[in-house]
Amino acid sequence: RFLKGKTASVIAMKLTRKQPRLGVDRGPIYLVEAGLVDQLKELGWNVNFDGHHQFEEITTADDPPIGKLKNPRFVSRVCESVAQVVGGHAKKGELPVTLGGDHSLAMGTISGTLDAHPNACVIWIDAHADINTSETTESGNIHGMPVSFLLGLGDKVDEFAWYIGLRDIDAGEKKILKDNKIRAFSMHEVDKYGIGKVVEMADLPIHLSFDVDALDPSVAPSTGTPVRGGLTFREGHYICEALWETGLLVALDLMEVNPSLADAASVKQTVAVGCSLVRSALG
Ligand code: NNH
Ligand code: MN
Ligand code: MN
Ligand code: MN
Repeated sequence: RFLKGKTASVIAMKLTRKQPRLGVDRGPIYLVEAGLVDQLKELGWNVNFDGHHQFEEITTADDPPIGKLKNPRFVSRVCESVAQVVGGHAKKGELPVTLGGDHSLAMGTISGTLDAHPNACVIWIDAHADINTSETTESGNIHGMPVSFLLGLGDKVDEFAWYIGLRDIDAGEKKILKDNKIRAFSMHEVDKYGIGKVVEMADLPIHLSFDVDALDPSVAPSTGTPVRGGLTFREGHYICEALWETGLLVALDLMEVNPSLADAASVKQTVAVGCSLVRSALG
């Protein structure tokens, strides 16, 4: 309803130096090499392949921490350009699919979506809340903070973000969620009500930001911070299918596929699941 026609733009990000565990930058390349673009064409999409975007690494010496934040200049520079790329596609009525990569990229993708669809809501599927602030963060990794940055550090934006699949929340994050009245469905709610009920939607354009670590590590092992007890293969797909069925999806991120963190079979499995989630979300 919010798109013009059926064109998806696939934006693959190649970044380095975002996390202590390198390699997450290569995830998108694997997803594309696994044939994702052709798979979407088979589903009837015109696919505009816009990537791999490559960013030159700023060396750690040029980018010392600001407070606890690691690689702050690099992340902010990359996100700014991601926002322009995603926003450009979204304004043409396309559905941007951003493959990552470090989840800090979502600051860029969601800013881009909001340029084109100012009333969009965000659904954040993740084992983690990613809502640490520069004060509450324990790790200093910006991938644990994009939601707080998007919210303007504790600004009250009701219903801006929902979470599904949470099971690893830091103490500071718990307070932020509570103070901002952000709806969060943990794995407890998924167990109790079933994933179907949890995916009831508001009638707004939806940006889905899917961190593969929301899935159980047995389903998606190749990711930087796996946490046991995650969504099953079917639950993950069901979320994507259900969001597709709303007809409201305007943008999708698939993040944190890291092919350097597991053996070849696990990588293949994770990449296959990633492609499959994107296919489900796009019909
Ligand atoms: N909460 C931790 C942090 O802020 C872990 C975040 N890791 C993620 N988030 N992969 O999705 O560093
Ligand atoms: Mn990350
Ligand atoms: Mn995340
Ligand atoms: Mn996560």
